[in-house]
This record gives sequence, structure tokens and C-alpha cells, in this order.
Amino acid sequence: MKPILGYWDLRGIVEPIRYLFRYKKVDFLDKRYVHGTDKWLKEKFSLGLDFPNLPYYMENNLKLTQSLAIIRYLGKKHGLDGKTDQQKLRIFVAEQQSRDFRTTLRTIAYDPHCEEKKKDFLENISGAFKEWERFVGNRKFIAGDDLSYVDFMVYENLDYYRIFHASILDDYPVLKAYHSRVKNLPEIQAYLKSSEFKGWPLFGPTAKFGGGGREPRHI
Ligand SMILES: N[C@@H](CCC(=O)N[C@@H](CS)C(=O)NCC(=O)O)C(=O)O
Repeated sequence: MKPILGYWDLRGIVEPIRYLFRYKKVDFLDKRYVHGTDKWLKEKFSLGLDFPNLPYYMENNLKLTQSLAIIRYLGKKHGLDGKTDQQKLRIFVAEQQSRDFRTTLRTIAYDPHCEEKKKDFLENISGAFKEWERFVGNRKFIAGDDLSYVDFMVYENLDYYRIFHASILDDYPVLKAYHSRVKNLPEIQAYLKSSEFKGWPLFGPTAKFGGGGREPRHI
């Protein structure tokens, strides 16, 4: 049986796991539940998950939830979890920081006053971008020369911010180059250009930004 990755029919917290699979050319079932239908609720408690939730991952007898547990497991399984203790430590830090960075954008994305607050938000977020810029520095990837699972998380965040504000990366040349480097990995390019990739929506349907509607032209 193919491994199954279950999630909503959107990018959300699962897209970095999809990138990992596509990068490693893993044959998996990208099981997508459509918001507004009861398909997920009907299945939720009958899948044998310890903590029923989306995303979930199933492979033979293994059944996992929690997106970070899933991506860590797959990162290790596919040799994308750092080669040295120092690389692993950078990955751990970036993983948690990346989750926080995502939460910051998610908070404004779901704010009913998202549009009014956008200008101040963009001014205040520059500190975080500078920190990421310094953290990446002259490295090729987050851990150093070697790609790891956390690159898919960091790339995804930068891409969300870019969709939120098209020119946001222009002030951060290191991050802009890093974003392009991950995006231009041949396997990722192939996925992004395929019909399997759905670039929109980013968040659930109640989000004021990224939750649906017409996708921005610069996506
Ligand atoms: N900490 C969990 C969060 C899981 C979560 O909040 N899932 C949301 C989508 S991002 C959901 O709609 N879950 C389905 C449910 O609660 O039934 C993770 O990282 O996997």
C-alpha cells in the first residue's frame, strides 16, 4: 500500500511534507479533504489515529499525526535531517523558529482587520526578516551545504510572505536568493509546474488573506 498523507485541499502546514515527497520522488497518496464537506468528520475517528487530526500520515502499520513529527520522521527516513550534530542543531532551531514565523503571518491572515493592519505589520516584520537573513548568511541551505527537511518549511514561509506582499523579499537579497535556490531545485520545479501542485489557497476558508477567493496574480 502506498503511504498516505491526509490533509485539507490547501497548502497549510502540510505543503513542506508534500515538497519532501516530491523532492524524493516518493509515490504517495496525497489525500485531500475538501472544506465544507463532512468527509473528514466521517473518517476522523475511524482511522486508528492516537490523536485524530489533519495532517495525518500512514505507512504500513505506522499512523502519525502532528505535522512536525511527520516531517521529522520523513526527514530522517530520507536522509534530509542533517549530517552532523551542528547541522542537526541548526535544523531544530530553524524548525521551531519557522513555526513561529508562520504563526505571525497566520495571525494577521485570520484577523478581520487584516487589510487595515497590513502596513504596520510589514514595518514590524522587518526585524524577523533581518534575523533570518543573518541566520542563512552565506550558506546554501539552512543546515549548510546540505538540503534538509527544514528548508521546505522555511521556503514555504518565505513564499507565503511573498504572496502576502509581492516585493517583500526585495530588501533581503540573501533570503531572496535562498528562496529561489529551493524553488529552483529541479524536482521542486517539476512539482510546482505540475497539475499536482495547488498554489492556492494557503489557509483555511475563514482566513481574510490566503483563505480563498481569487489568487493574487503574482502567485
Ligand atoms: N499541531 C498540529 C495542528 C493540527 C491542526 O490544527 N490541524 C488543522 C488544520 S491546520 C485541522 O483542521 N485539523 C482537523 C481537525 O481538527 O479535525 C499539527 O502541527 O499537525
